[in-house]
Amino acid sequence: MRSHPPVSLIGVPTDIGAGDRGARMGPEALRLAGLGEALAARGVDVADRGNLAGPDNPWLPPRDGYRHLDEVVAWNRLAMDAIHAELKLGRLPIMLGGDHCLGIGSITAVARHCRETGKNLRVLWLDAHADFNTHEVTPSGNIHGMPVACLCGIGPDALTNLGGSAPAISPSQVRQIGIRSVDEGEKRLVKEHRIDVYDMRYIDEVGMKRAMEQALHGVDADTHLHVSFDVDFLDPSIAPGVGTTVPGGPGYREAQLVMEMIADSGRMGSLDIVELNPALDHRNGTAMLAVDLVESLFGKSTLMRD
Ligand code: HAR
Ligand code: MN
Ligand code: MN
Ligand code: MN
Repeated sequence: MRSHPPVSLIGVPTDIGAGDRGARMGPEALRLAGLGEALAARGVDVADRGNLAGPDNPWLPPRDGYRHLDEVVAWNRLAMDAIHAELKLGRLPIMLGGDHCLGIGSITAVARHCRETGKNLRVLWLDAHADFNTHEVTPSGNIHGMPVACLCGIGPDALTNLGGSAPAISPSQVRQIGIRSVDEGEKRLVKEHRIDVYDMRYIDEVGMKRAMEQALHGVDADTHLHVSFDVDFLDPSIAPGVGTTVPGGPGYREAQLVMEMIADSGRMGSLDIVELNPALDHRNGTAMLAVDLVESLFGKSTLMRD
């Protein structure tokens, strides 16, 4: 069995950037589904750091194209600081979201750590959505639809410059897998910034194996691979416990293959698990599926290949 760096679980219980409430319960649902125990059973040294504490969700309409911008900034600062501290200790942080706006803080921390250690950052964005909206084109004002744009320097200063040096990343560092819902104005931006998108049409045509080989191409010993796993990446028939389901996503075997190929790369250095909404789930099944997939990210399914 491959040895893994020690892991830190960091709960970030907020739905501040989402259009539905409930993702705030994601960290507890993942714990109840046995995430920590499953990793420990695989020989991983796991520390659960508990939950961060940030502002409540005021549940207000958008202002200037953003809902809850100040609170989103506050939560992302907390997430960024907590995740950077774990990276500095040589640990692999797993952020238990929380909605996907938290990817701004998480990946800003990872990008800073990569600059400090001279690693090349590659971000795998597993999602039904491109999350590349701006306040001008967003249909909702929900900031969980904007994190990739913010990370690439497009968005409000408080978010693009969270780590003190905007932009946190360049579009060339991102690979998006599983995409099948992109808003009209967002589409134009994704193209303009040349985000490398492996959408479901592409995956249907060339297959998940080939798509993942391409998304992982160039990942080497100097690469820090960050996996941002939006649970709505999965087909809603197997993962109903999310706020924004989109039909036509990867099924169980395809999703396992994604995780197994990431595990085989041996380069995953940080992980987000976001958008899980236990209020919309059935008997915590989506959380249990997420745990199953994370076990594969840590090599569970690759015993025939050691
Ligand atoms: N694109 C839509 C919006 O911006 C929906 C975004 C939903 N985002 C997430 N994260 N669930 O991927 O409002
Ligand atoms: Mn997302
Ligand atoms: Mn660092
Ligand atoms: Mn999504």
